[in-house]
Amino acid sequence: MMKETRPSLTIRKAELETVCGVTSKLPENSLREFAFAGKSNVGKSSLINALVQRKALARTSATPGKTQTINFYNVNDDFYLVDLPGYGFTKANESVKAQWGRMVERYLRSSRQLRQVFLLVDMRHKPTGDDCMMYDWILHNGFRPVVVATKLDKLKKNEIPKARKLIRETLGMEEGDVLIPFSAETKLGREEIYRLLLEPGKDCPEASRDLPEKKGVNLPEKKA
Ligand SMILES: Nc1nc2c(ncn2[C@@H]2O[C@H](COP(=O)(O)OP(=O)(O)O)[C@@H](O)[C@H]2O)c(=O)[nH]1
Ligand SMILES: [Mg+2]
Repeated sequence: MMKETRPSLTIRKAELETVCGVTSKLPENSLREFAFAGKSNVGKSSLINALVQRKALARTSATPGKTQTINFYNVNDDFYLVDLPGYGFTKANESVKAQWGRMVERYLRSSRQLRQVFLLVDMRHKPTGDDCMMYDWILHNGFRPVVVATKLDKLKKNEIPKARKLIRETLGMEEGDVLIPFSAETKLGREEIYRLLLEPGKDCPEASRDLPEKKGVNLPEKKA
């Protein structure tokens, strides 16, 4: 196993600042926001913990969570990591799906500070239909998703190129789109994510966003 490298970002502060439920008003933050999307259990909380260098700031669990909230983690009073509610609705009923859709939709459309959306997919498997839907949905909202392939440590070295290719092809990623293999165990991939969080271009509002193109958005429950 690869050795953990010393992180280049010093965390002076990492706090869960805002938790938004379905009916909550979204915060009008002045700091930049980076959102993380993915199906339940893909490793979203583990990734956020790795980024803030805490064991359990974001709660991790072996069973997919039922609470649908958007959580804003303030990091160094410099930016927010935004934990979007997980999807993967094999057991969820239609009203839960619809509620999830409205909530995520509202956030993606209305946040003025959102700079980048990271989509997490499990590196061991072909992206699911829900993953593809989420990828397209992020695109429709004017962002180019950065894909983080989680649980890298579970793959053998020789399986990695094939897994990368399968993810890129299944999601329909383009040449210049970024795919970052990541492991919460070894922290491999973390530095590459830090670089994106600290990119100079990400300081300027709307920099990464293609806002004029407000086309109709397909809610996931309609698309499936
Ligand atoms: N081996 C390994 N396990 C992981 C990794 N990331 C998450 N997990 C495990 O996958 C499960 C779900 O992780 P969690 O972060 O709670 O997923 P979330 O539902 O997307 O927030 C937990 O048991 C984690 O320990 C990883 O990179 N490697
Ligand atoms: Mg979680």
